[in-house]
Amino acid sequence: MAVKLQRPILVGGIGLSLLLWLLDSVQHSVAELGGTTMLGIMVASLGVWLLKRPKSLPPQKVNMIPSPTKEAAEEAIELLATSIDQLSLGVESINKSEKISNEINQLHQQVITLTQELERQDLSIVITGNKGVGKTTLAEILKSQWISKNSRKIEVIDITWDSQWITKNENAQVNPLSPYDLILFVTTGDLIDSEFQGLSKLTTIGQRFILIWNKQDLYLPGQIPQIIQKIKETLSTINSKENLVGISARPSSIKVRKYQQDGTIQESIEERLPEISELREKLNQLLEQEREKLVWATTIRKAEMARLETKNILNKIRREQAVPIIEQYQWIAAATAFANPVPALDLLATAAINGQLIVDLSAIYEQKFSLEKGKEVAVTMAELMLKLGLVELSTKTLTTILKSNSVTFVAGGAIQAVSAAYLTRVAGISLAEYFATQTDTNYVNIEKLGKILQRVFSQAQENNLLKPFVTQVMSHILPQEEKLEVVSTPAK
Ligand SMILES: Nc1nc2c(ncn2[C@@H]2O[C@H](COP(=O)(O)OP(=O)(O)OP(=O)(O)O)[C@@H](O)[C@H]2O)c(=O)[nH]1
Ligand SMILES: [Mg+2]
Repeated sequence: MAVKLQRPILVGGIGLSLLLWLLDSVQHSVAELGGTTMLGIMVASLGVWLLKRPKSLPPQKVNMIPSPTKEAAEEAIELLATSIDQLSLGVESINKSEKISNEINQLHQQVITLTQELERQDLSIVITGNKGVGKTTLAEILKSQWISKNSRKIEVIDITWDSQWITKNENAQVNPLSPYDLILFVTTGDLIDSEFQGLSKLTTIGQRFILIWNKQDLYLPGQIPQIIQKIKETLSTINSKENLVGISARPSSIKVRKYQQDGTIQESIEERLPEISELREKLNQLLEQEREKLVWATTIRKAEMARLETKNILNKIRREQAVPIIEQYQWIAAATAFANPVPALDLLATAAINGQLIVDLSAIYEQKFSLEKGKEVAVTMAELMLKLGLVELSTKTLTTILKSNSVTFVAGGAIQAVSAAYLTRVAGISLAEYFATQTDTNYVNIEKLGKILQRVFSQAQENNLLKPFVTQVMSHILPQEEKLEVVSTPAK
Protein backbone atom coordinates (compact mmCIF):
# COMPACT_ATOMS: atom_id res chain seq x y z
CA MET A 1 0.00 0.00 0.00
CA ALA A 2 1.27 3.43 -0.86
CA VAL A 3 2.29 5.48 2.12
CA LYS A 4 0.36 8.70 2.33
CA LEU A 5 2.33 11.78 3.18
CA GLN A 6 1.25 13.65 6.25
CA ARG A 7 0.29 16.67 4.20
CA PRO A 8 -0.91 19.65 6.17
CA ILE A 9 -4.19 20.84 4.79
CA LEU A 10 -4.04 24.24 6.25
CA VAL A 11 -0.52 25.54 6.27
CA GLY A 12 2.69 24.23 4.73
CA GLY A 13 4.43 22.32 7.50
CA ILE A 14 7.67 24.24 7.09
CA GLY A 15 5.91 27.57 7.09
CA LEU A 16 4.13 26.76 10.30
CA SER A 17 7.19 25.37 12.06
CA LEU A 18 9.09 28.50 11.10
CA LEU A 19 6.28 30.58 12.48
CA LEU A 20 6.15 28.63 15.71
CA TRP A 21 9.89 28.85 16.12
CA LEU A 22 9.75 32.56 15.51
CA LEU A 23 6.96 32.90 18.02
CA ASP A 24 8.69 30.77 20.58
CA SER A 25 11.81 32.82 20.37
CA VAL A 26 9.97 36.09 20.69
CA GLN A 27 7.25 35.31 23.14
CA HIS A 28 9.41 35.51 26.20
CA SER A 29 10.44 39.01 25.41
CA VAL A 30 7.16 40.16 23.93
CA ALA A 31 6.64 42.66 26.67
CA GLU A 32 9.77 44.55 25.85
CA LEU A 33 9.28 44.73 22.11
CA GLY A 34 7.89 47.88 20.65
CA GLY A 35 4.53 47.89 18.89
CA THR A 36 6.10 48.43 15.46
CA THR A 37 8.39 45.43 15.79
CA MET A 38 5.45 43.18 16.78
CA LEU A 39 3.42 44.42 13.87
CA GLY A 40 6.34 43.68 11.59
CA ILE A 41 6.61 40.12 12.86
CA MET A 42 2.89 39.55 12.53
CA VAL A 43 2.79 40.85 8.96
CA ALA A 44 5.83 38.76 8.04
CA SER A 45 4.44 35.57 9.55
CA LEU A 46 1.07 36.11 7.96
CA GLY A 47 2.93 36.49 4.67
CA VAL A 48 4.65 33.13 5.20
CA TRP A 49 1.32 31.57 6.02
CA LEU A 50 -0.49 33.03 3.02
CA LEU A 51 2.30 32.02 0.68
CA LYS A 52 2.41 28.46 1.95
CA ARG A 53 -1.34 28.07 2.03
CA PRO A 54 -2.34 25.36 -0.44
CA LYS A 55 -5.13 25.86 -2.92
CA SER A 56 -8.52 24.81 -1.66
CA LEU A 57 -9.03 21.07 -1.39
CA PRO A 58 -11.29 19.20 -3.74
CA PRO A 59 -14.56 18.51 -1.99
CA GLN A 60 -14.64 15.06 -0.46
CA LYS A 61 -17.64 12.90 -1.02
CA VAL A 62 -18.98 11.80 2.32
CA ASN A 63 -22.05 9.70 2.84
CA MET A 64 -23.88 11.38 5.62
CA ILE A 65 -25.76 8.99 7.79
CA PRO A 66 -29.19 9.99 9.02
CA SER A 67 -29.56 11.47 12.46
CA PRO A 68 -29.89 8.62 15.00
CA THR A 69 -33.33 7.81 16.37
CA LYS A 70 -34.50 5.57 19.13
CA GLU A 71 -36.24 3.35 16.54
CA ALA A 72 -32.99 2.93 14.62
CA ALA A 73 -31.24 1.90 17.84
CA GLU A 74 -34.00 -0.60 18.64
CA GLU A 75 -33.71 -2.01 15.14
CA ALA A 76 -29.96 -2.44 15.55
CA ILE A 77 -30.50 -4.33 18.79
CA GLU A 78 -33.10 -6.53 17.11
CA LEU A 79 -30.70 -7.29 14.28
CA LEU A 80 -28.13 -8.32 16.88
CA ALA A 81 -30.66 -10.58 18.60
CA THR A 82 -31.47 -12.23 15.25
CA SER A 83 -27.84 -12.96 14.52
CA ILE A 84 -27.35 -14.39 18.01
CA ASP A 85 -30.31 -16.70 17.34
CA GLN A 86 -28.69 -17.74 14.09
CA LEU A 87 -25.48 -18.49 15.96
CA SER A 88 -27.34 -20.53 18.57
CA LEU A 89 -28.96 -22.54 15.79
CA GLY A 90 -25.61 -22.99 14.07
CA VAL A 91 -24.05 -24.54 17.16
CA GLU A 92 -27.01 -26.73 18.02
CA SER A 93 -25.82 -29.58 15.83
CA ILE A 94 -22.21 -29.47 17.03
CA ASN A 95 -20.51 -30.34 20.23
CA LYS A 96 -20.01 -26.83 21.43
CA SER A 97 -17.22 -25.92 23.79
CA GLU A 98 -17.72 -24.19 27.10
CA LYS A 99 -15.99 -21.16 25.65
CA ILE A 100 -18.56 -20.82 22.90
CA SER A 101 -21.46 -21.32 25.32
CA ASN A 102 -20.03 -18.51 27.46
CA GLU A 103 -19.61 -16.26 24.48
CA ILE A 104 -23.20 -16.81 23.44
CA ASN A 105 -24.42 -16.12 26.98
CA GLN A 106 -22.47 -12.88 27.02
CA LEU A 107 -23.97 -11.83 23.71
CA HIS A 108 -27.49 -12.49 25.04
CA GLN A 109 -26.60 -10.39 28.06
CA GLN A 110 -25.45 -7.62 25.76
CA VAL A 111 -28.87 -7.44 24.13
CA ILE A 112 -30.38 -6.82 27.56
CA THR A 113 -27.74 -4.24 28.50
CA LEU A 114 -28.09 -2.37 25.21
CA THR A 115 -31.86 -2.23 25.56
CA GLN A 116 -31.47 -0.72 29.02
CA GLU A 117 -28.87 1.68 27.69
CA LEU A 118 -31.42 3.33 25.41
CA GLU A 119 -32.48 5.27 28.51
CA ARG A 120 -28.95 5.90 29.75
CA GLN A 121 -28.43 9.25 31.47
CA ASP A 122 -24.66 9.10 32.01
CA LEU A 123 -22.37 10.12 29.22
CA SER A 124 -18.92 9.10 28.11
CA ILE A 125 -16.42 11.27 26.30
CA VAL A 126 -13.14 10.25 24.73
CA ILE A 127 -10.39 12.74 23.99
CA THR A 128 -8.19 11.71 21.08
CA GLY A 129 -5.62 13.23 18.76
CA ASN A 130 -1.99 12.75 17.80
CA LYS A 131 0.80 12.59 20.37
CA GLY A 132 1.52 15.59 22.50
CA VAL A 133 -1.42 17.73 21.39
CA GLY A 134 -2.59 18.20 24.98
CA LYS A 135 -5.14 15.40 25.47
CA THR A 136 -4.24 14.57 29.06
CA THR A 137 -4.03 18.24 30.00
CA LEU A 138 -7.49 18.82 28.53
CA ALA A 139 -8.93 15.80 30.33
CA GLU A 140 -7.69 17.19 33.64
CA ILE A 141 -9.02 20.67 32.98
CA LEU A 142 -12.39 19.32 31.89
CA LYS A 143 -12.66 17.21 35.02
CA SER A 144 -11.92 20.12 37.29
CA GLN A 145 -13.66 22.89 35.41
CA TRP A 146 -16.64 21.30 33.78
CA ILE A 147 -17.51 17.78 34.87
CA SER A 148 -17.31 18.58 38.57
CA LYS A 149 -19.89 21.31 38.01
CA ASN A 150 -22.22 19.09 36.02
CA SER A 151 -25.08 17.27 37.65
CA ARG A 152 -24.79 14.36 35.23
CA LYS A 153 -22.24 11.60 35.56
CA ILE A 154 -19.72 12.08 32.79
CA GLU A 155 -16.73 9.89 32.10
CA VAL A 156 -13.68 11.30 30.30
CA ILE A 157 -10.68 9.37 29.08
CA ASP A 158 -7.94 10.07 26.56
CA ILE A 159 -6.51 7.75 23.91
CA THR A 160 -3.85 8.61 21.33
CA TRP A 161 -5.30 8.60 17.84
CA ASP A 162 -4.23 5.87 15.44
CA SER A 163 -5.27 6.38 11.84
CA GLN A 164 -4.89 2.64 11.22
CA TRP A 165 -8.07 2.07 13.22
CA ILE A 166 -10.02 3.23 10.27
CA THR A 167 -7.72 2.75 7.29
CA LYS A 168 -6.69 -0.84 7.93
CA ASN A 169 -10.10 -2.03 8.93
CA GLU A 170 -13.00 -2.61 6.60
CA ASN A 171 -15.37 -2.50 9.55
CA ALA A 172 -14.35 0.96 10.66
CA GLN A 173 -17.00 1.03 13.37
CA VAL A 174 -14.92 -1.48 15.27
CA ASN A 175 -12.44 0.95 16.79
CA PRO A 176 -11.54 1.84 20.38
CA LEU A 177 -13.47 5.13 20.18
CA SER A 178 -16.74 3.50 19.18
CA PRO A 179 -18.13 2.85 22.69
CA TYR A 180 -17.95 6.55 23.60
CA ASP A 181 -20.77 9.00 23.03
CA LEU A 182 -18.62 11.90 21.97
CA ILE A 183 -15.12 12.33 20.59
CA LEU A 184 -13.08 15.41 21.34
CA PHE A 185 -10.53 15.35 18.55
CA VAL A 186 -7.59 17.55 19.51
CA THR A 187 -5.18 19.16 17.06
CA THR A 188 -2.81 22.05 17.38
CA GLY A 189 -4.20 24.03 14.48
CA ASP A 190 -2.29 22.38 11.67
CA LEU A 191 -4.94 19.95 10.47
CA ILE A 192 -3.07 17.29 8.55
CA ASP A 193 -4.49 15.06 5.86
CA SER A 194 -4.64 11.91 7.98
CA GLU A 195 -6.53 13.80 10.69
CA PHE A 196 -9.02 15.06 8.16
CA GLN A 197 -9.46 11.58 6.67
CA GLY A 198 -10.08 10.32 10.20
CA LEU A 199 -12.74 12.92 10.91
CA SER A 200 -14.32 12.25 7.57
CA LYS A 201 -14.55 8.53 8.30
CA LEU A 202 -15.89 9.12 11.81
CA THR A 203 -18.68 11.15 10.22
CA THR A 204 -19.62 8.35 7.87
CA ILE A 205 -19.92 5.87 10.70
CA GLY A 206 -22.00 8.22 12.78
CA GLN A 207 -19.49 9.05 15.47
CA ARG A 208 -20.07 12.55 16.78
CA PHE A 209 -16.98 14.69 17.29
CA ILE A 210 -15.86 18.16 18.23
CA LEU A 211 -12.61 19.26 16.63
CA ILE A 212 -10.54 21.10 19.20
CA TRP A 213 -7.76 23.39 18.20
CA ASN A 214 -5.59 23.47 21.30
CA LYS A 215 -2.52 25.57 22.11
CA GLN A 216 -4.01 28.66 20.52
CA ASP A 217 -1.77 30.69 22.82
CA LEU A 218 1.12 29.79 20.52
CA TYR A 219 -0.41 31.86 17.72
CA LEU A 220 -0.52 35.57 17.32
CA PRO A 221 -4.07 36.84 17.83
CA GLY A 222 -4.20 38.26 14.31
CA GLN A 223 -3.63 34.84 12.71
CA ILE A 224 -6.35 32.98 14.49
CA PRO A 225 -9.43 34.12 12.53
CA GLN A 226 -7.95 33.18 9.15
CA ILE A 227 -6.86 29.78 10.34
CA ILE A 228 -10.26 29.16 11.87
CA GLN A 229 -11.92 30.09 8.61
CA LYS A 230 -9.71 27.71 6.67
CA ILE A 231 -10.35 24.79 9.03
CA LYS A 232 -14.06 25.51 8.83
CA GLU A 233 -13.93 25.42 5.05
CA THR A 234 -12.32 22.00 5.27
CA LEU A 235 -14.86 20.82 7.83
CA SER A 236 -17.77 22.06 5.76
CA THR A 237 -17.03 19.34 3.19
CA ILE A 238 -18.10 16.85 5.85
CA ASN A 239 -20.95 19.01 7.17
CA SER A 240 -19.05 19.64 10.38
CA LYS A 241 -18.30 23.33 10.15
CA GLU A 242 -19.96 23.98 13.47
CA ASN A 243 -17.84 21.43 15.27
CA LEU A 244 -14.69 23.48 15.69
CA VAL A 245 -13.65 25.15 18.92
CA GLY A 246 -10.41 26.77 19.95
CA ILE A 247 -8.86 26.43 23.40
CA SER A 248 -5.62 26.79 25.31
CA ALA A 249 -5.67 24.02 27.87
CA ARG A 250 -2.38 25.09 29.43
CA PRO A 251 -1.06 28.30 27.94
CA SER A 252 2.68 28.88 28.34
CA SER A 253 3.65 31.34 30.97
CA ILE A 254 5.20 34.57 29.81
CA LYS A 255 8.10 36.56 31.11
CA VAL A 256 7.13 40.15 31.85
CA ARG A 257 9.67 42.95 32.29
CA LYS A 258 8.63 46.07 34.09
CA TYR A 259 10.68 49.25 33.97
CA GLN A 260 10.78 50.80 37.42
CA GLN A 261 10.85 54.50 38.05
CA ASP A 262 14.43 54.27 39.24
CA GLY A 263 15.42 52.88 35.87
CA THR A 264 15.85 49.27 36.97
CA ILE A 265 14.05 46.38 35.29
CA GLN A 266 11.94 43.96 37.23
CA GLU A 267 11.29 40.58 35.63
CA SER A 268 8.48 38.25 36.56
CA ILE A 269 6.90 35.09 35.15
CA GLU A 270 3.22 35.45 34.54
CA GLU A 271 1.16 32.27 34.57
CA ARG A 272 -1.86 32.25 32.29
CA LEU A 273 -5.10 30.51 33.08
CA PRO A 274 -6.53 27.75 30.88
CA GLU A 275 -8.92 29.07 28.28
CA ILE A 276 -11.66 26.56 27.53
CA SER A 277 -14.82 28.65 27.79
CA GLU A 278 -15.80 28.10 24.14
CA LEU A 279 -15.53 24.35 24.62
CA ARG A 280 -17.52 24.40 27.85
CA GLU A 281 -20.28 26.30 26.11
CA LYS A 282 -20.27 23.91 23.17
CA LEU A 283 -20.43 20.89 25.48
CA ASN A 284 -23.28 22.34 27.52
CA GLN A 285 -25.20 23.09 24.38
CA LEU A 286 -24.56 19.63 23.00
CA LEU A 287 -25.68 17.98 26.21
CA GLU A 288 -28.82 20.00 26.31
CA GLN A 289 -29.83 19.48 22.69
CA GLU A 290 -28.38 16.15 21.62
CA ARG A 291 -27.72 14.00 24.64
CA GLU A 292 -30.29 11.37 23.70
CA LYS A 293 -29.12 11.22 20.12
CA LEU A 294 -25.55 10.67 21.28
CA VAL A 295 -26.71 7.76 23.41
CA TRP A 296 -28.77 6.20 20.60
CA ALA A 297 -25.89 6.52 18.15
CA THR A 298 -23.57 4.78 20.60
CA THR A 299 -26.13 2.03 21.11
CA ILE A 300 -26.30 1.53 17.35
CA ARG A 301 -22.52 1.26 17.08
CA LYS A 302 -22.28 -1.10 20.04
CA ALA A 303 -25.03 -3.32 18.64
CA GLU A 304 -23.30 -3.35 15.28
CA MET A 305 -19.97 -4.31 16.87
CA ALA A 306 -21.61 -7.11 18.82
CA ARG A 307 -23.31 -8.31 15.63
CA LEU A 308 -19.96 -8.48 13.85
CA GLU A 309 -18.53 -10.40 16.80
CA THR A 310 -21.45 -12.82 16.60
CA LYS A 311 -20.80 -13.29 12.91
CA ASN A 312 -17.13 -13.95 13.58
CA ILE A 313 -17.92 -16.65 16.10
CA LEU A 314 -20.35 -18.28 13.70
CA ASN A 315 -17.82 -18.15 10.89
CA LYS A 316 -15.16 -19.70 13.08
CA ILE A 317 -17.47 -22.59 13.86
CA ARG A 318 -18.40 -22.98 10.22
CA ARG A 319 -14.77 -22.92 9.23
CA GLU A 320 -14.06 -25.76 11.64
CA GLN A 321 -16.77 -27.72 9.86
CA ALA A 322 -15.55 -26.74 6.40
CA VAL A 323 -11.89 -27.73 6.71
CA PRO A 324 -12.40 -31.52 7.10
CA ILE A 325 -14.73 -31.47 4.08
CA ILE A 326 -12.17 -29.60 2.00
CA GLU A 327 -9.53 -32.12 3.06
CA GLN A 328 -11.72 -35.00 2.07
CA TYR A 329 -12.10 -33.59 -1.46
CA GLN A 330 -8.41 -32.79 -1.53
CA TRP A 331 -7.53 -36.48 -1.11
CA ILE A 332 -10.12 -37.52 -3.67
CA ALA A 333 -8.64 -35.02 -6.13
CA ALA A 334 -5.11 -36.29 -5.43
CA ALA A 335 -6.04 -39.94 -5.85
CA THR A 336 -7.97 -39.30 -9.06
CA ALA A 337 -5.16 -37.29 -10.63
CA PHE A 338 -2.53 -39.80 -9.51
CA ALA A 339 -4.31 -42.73 -11.05
CA ASN A 340 -5.23 -40.83 -14.13
CA PRO A 341 -2.55 -38.22 -14.87
CA VAL A 342 -3.70 -35.47 -17.22
CA PRO A 343 -1.82 -32.34 -18.28
CA ALA A 344 -1.68 -29.88 -15.42
CA LEU A 345 -4.01 -27.41 -17.04
CA ASP A 346 -6.75 -29.97 -17.38
CA LEU A 347 -6.56 -30.72 -13.72
CA LEU A 348 -8.99 -28.05 -12.84
CA ALA A 349 -11.65 -29.23 -15.16
CA THR A 350 -11.34 -32.86 -14.09
CA ALA A 351 -10.60 -33.18 -10.44
CA ALA A 352 -9.41 -30.07 -8.74
CA ILE A 353 -12.56 -28.12 -8.19
CA ASN A 354 -15.50 -30.26 -7.58
CA GLY A 355 -19.05 -28.99 -7.92
CA GLN A 356 -20.10 -31.17 -5.00
CA LEU A 357 -17.48 -29.55 -2.73
CA ILE A 358 -19.04 -26.19 -3.52
CA VAL A 359 -22.49 -27.53 -2.72
CA ASP A 360 -21.28 -28.93 0.62
CA LEU A 361 -19.53 -25.71 1.58
CA SER A 362 -22.51 -23.58 0.60
CA ALA A 363 -24.66 -25.72 2.88
CA ILE A 364 -22.38 -25.06 5.87
CA TYR A 365 -22.68 -21.33 5.23
CA GLU A 366 -26.46 -21.50 4.82
CA GLN A 367 -26.32 -20.54 1.15
CA LYS A 368 -27.52 -23.88 -0.19
CA PHE A 369 -26.38 -24.06 -3.82
CA SER A 370 -27.92 -26.66 -6.10
CA LEU A 371 -25.52 -29.13 -7.73
CA GLU A 372 -26.08 -27.34 -11.00
CA LYS A 373 -25.10 -24.04 -9.43
CA GLY A 374 -22.14 -25.75 -7.75
CA LYS A 375 -20.88 -27.00 -11.10
CA GLU A 376 -21.33 -23.60 -12.64
CA VAL A 377 -19.31 -21.96 -9.86
CA ALA A 378 -16.68 -24.70 -10.19
CA VAL A 379 -16.15 -23.80 -13.84
CA THR A 380 -16.01 -20.11 -13.00
CA MET A 381 -13.44 -20.73 -10.28
CA ALA A 382 -11.32 -22.92 -12.54
CA GLU A 383 -11.26 -20.18 -15.17
CA LEU A 384 -10.45 -17.62 -12.54
CA MET A 385 -7.55 -19.62 -11.13
CA LEU A 386 -6.14 -20.13 -14.61
CA LYS A 387 -6.52 -16.48 -15.45
CA LEU A 388 -4.82 -15.39 -12.26
CA GLY A 389 -1.89 -17.66 -13.08
CA LEU A 390 -2.36 -19.68 -9.90
CA VAL A 391 -2.29 -23.01 -11.71
CA GLU A 392 0.96 -22.35 -13.47
CA LEU A 393 2.58 -20.89 -10.39
CA SER A 394 1.58 -23.66 -8.07
CA THR A 395 2.59 -26.35 -10.55
CA LYS A 396 6.04 -24.76 -10.83
CA THR A 397 6.52 -24.42 -7.09
CA LEU A 398 5.25 -27.91 -6.35
CA THR A 399 7.46 -29.41 -9.07
CA THR A 400 10.49 -27.78 -7.46
CA ILE A 401 9.59 -29.22 -4.10
CA LEU A 402 8.98 -32.65 -5.58
CA LYS A 403 12.26 -32.56 -7.50
CA SER A 404 14.12 -32.19 -4.26
CA ASN A 405 12.76 -35.62 -3.49
CA SER A 406 13.83 -37.87 -6.38
CA VAL A 407 11.81 -40.91 -5.44
CA THR A 408 8.47 -39.19 -5.33
CA PHE A 409 9.16 -37.28 -8.50
CA VAL A 410 9.83 -40.48 -10.37
CA ALA A 411 6.44 -41.77 -9.38
CA GLY A 412 4.27 -40.92 -12.40
CA GLY A 413 1.35 -38.66 -11.68
CA ALA A 414 2.85 -37.29 -8.46
CA ILE A 415 2.93 -33.74 -9.69
CA GLN A 416 -0.65 -34.00 -10.92
CA ALA A 417 -1.77 -35.44 -7.62
CA VAL A 418 -0.11 -32.79 -5.54
CA SER A 419 -1.30 -29.98 -7.80
CA ALA A 420 -4.87 -31.25 -7.82
CA ALA A 421 -4.89 -31.50 -4.03
CA TYR A 422 -3.34 -28.11 -3.63
CA LEU A 423 -5.69 -26.34 -6.00
CA THR A 424 -8.64 -28.00 -4.33
CA ARG A 425 -7.45 -26.71 -1.01
CA VAL A 426 -6.90 -23.15 -2.21
CA ALA A 427 -10.29 -23.15 -3.94
CA GLY A 428 -12.06 -24.63 -0.91
CA ILE A 429 -10.53 -22.28 1.65
CA SER A 430 -11.19 -19.30 -0.61
CA LEU A 431 -14.81 -20.29 -1.06
CA ALA A 432 -15.26 -20.73 2.67
CA GLU A 433 -13.83 -17.24 3.22
CA TYR A 434 -16.02 -15.87 0.47
CA PHE A 435 -19.20 -17.42 1.87
CA ALA A 436 -18.31 -16.09 5.31
CA THR A 437 -18.59 -12.52 4.07
CA GLN A 438 -21.65 -13.10 1.94
CA THR A 439 -25.28 -12.53 2.71
CA ASP A 440 -26.69 -12.58 -0.80
CA THR A 441 -27.27 -16.22 -1.48
CA ASN A 442 -27.38 -16.88 -5.16
CA TYR A 443 -25.07 -14.41 -6.76
CA VAL A 444 -21.33 -14.95 -6.93
CA ASN A 445 -19.20 -11.84 -7.02
CA ILE A 446 -16.33 -12.96 -9.22
CA GLU A 447 -14.15 -9.97 -8.54
CA LYS A 448 -14.37 -10.42 -4.79
CA LEU A 449 -13.81 -14.15 -5.07
CA GLY A 450 -10.76 -13.51 -7.27
CA LYS A 451 -9.26 -11.23 -4.65
CA ILE A 452 -9.79 -13.81 -1.92
CA LEU A 453 -8.28 -16.53 -4.12
CA GLN A 454 -5.16 -14.48 -4.67
CA ARG A 455 -4.82 -13.70 -0.98
CA VAL A 456 -5.32 -17.30 0.16
CA PHE A 457 -2.91 -18.48 -2.50
CA SER A 458 -0.13 -16.08 -1.60
CA GLN A 459 -0.61 -16.68 2.11
CA ALA A 460 -0.10 -20.39 1.57
CA GLN A 461 3.04 -19.72 -0.48
CA GLU A 462 4.48 -17.35 2.10
CA ASN A 463 3.87 -19.49 5.10
CA ASN A 464 6.22 -22.25 4.01
CA LEU A 465 3.39 -24.71 4.26
CA LEU A 466 3.92 -26.24 0.86
CA LYS A 467 6.66 -28.71 1.79
CA PRO A 468 4.71 -30.37 4.61
CA PHE A 469 1.65 -30.30 2.34
CA VAL A 470 3.48 -32.21 -0.39
CA THR A 471 4.62 -34.81 2.13
CA GLN A 472 1.08 -35.11 3.41
CA VAL A 473 -0.41 -35.64 -0.06
CA MET A 474 2.24 -38.20 -0.96
CA SER A 475 1.67 -40.17 2.20
CA HIS A 476 -2.02 -40.29 1.30
CA ILE A 477 -1.56 -41.66 -2.21
CA LEU A 478 1.57 -43.75 -2.12
CA PRO A 479 1.65 -47.35 -0.99
CA GLN A 480 3.29 -48.08 2.35
CA GLU A 481 6.84 -49.02 1.16
CA GLU A 482 7.25 -45.94 -0.96
CA LYS A 483 6.02 -43.74 1.85
CA LEU A 484 9.02 -44.80 3.90
CA GLU A 485 11.31 -43.69 1.14
CA VAL A 486 9.62 -40.34 0.84
CA VAL A 487 10.28 -39.71 4.45
CA SER A 488 13.84 -40.95 4.44
CA THR A 489 15.10 -39.34 1.22
CA PRO A 490 16.93 -36.17 2.18
CA ALA A 491 16.07 -33.04 0.24
CA LYS A 492 18.74 -32.01 -2.23
N1 LIG B 1 1.52 26.25 24.96
C1 LIG B 1 0.64 25.33 25.30
N2 LIG B 1 1.06 24.11 25.70
C2 LIG B 1 0.13 23.19 26.04
C3 LIG B 1 -1.26 23.46 25.99
N3 LIG B 1 -1.93 22.35 26.37
C4 LIG B 1 -1.00 21.42 26.65
N4 LIG B 1 0.24 21.93 26.46
C5 LIG B 1 1.53 21.26 26.65
O1 LIG B 1 1.70 20.26 25.67
C6 LIG B 1 2.46 19.18 26.20
C7 LIG B 1 1.75 17.88 25.98
O2 LIG B 1 0.56 17.85 26.74
P1 LIG B 1 -0.16 16.51 27.16
O3 LIG B 1 -1.44 16.86 27.81
O4 LIG B 1 0.77 15.62 27.87
O5 LIG B 1 -0.43 15.94 25.72
P2 LIG B 1 -0.98 14.49 25.33
O6 LIG B 1 -1.72 14.66 24.06
O7 LIG B 1 -1.68 13.88 26.47
O8 LIG B 1 0.40 13.78 25.05
P3 LIG B 1 0.64 12.19 24.86
O9 LIG B 1 -0.12 11.49 25.96
O10 LIG B 1 2.11 12.06 24.97
O11 LIG B 1 0.16 11.86 23.49
C8 LIG B 1 2.66 19.49 27.68
O12 LIG B 1 3.91 20.04 27.85
C9 LIG B 1 1.57 20.51 27.97
O13 LIG B 1 1.94 21.39 29.01
C10 LIG B 1 -1.67 24.76 25.57
O14 LIG B 1 -2.84 25.09 25.48
N5 LIG B 1 -0.68 25.64 25.24
MG1 LIG C 1 -1.34 12.02 27.42
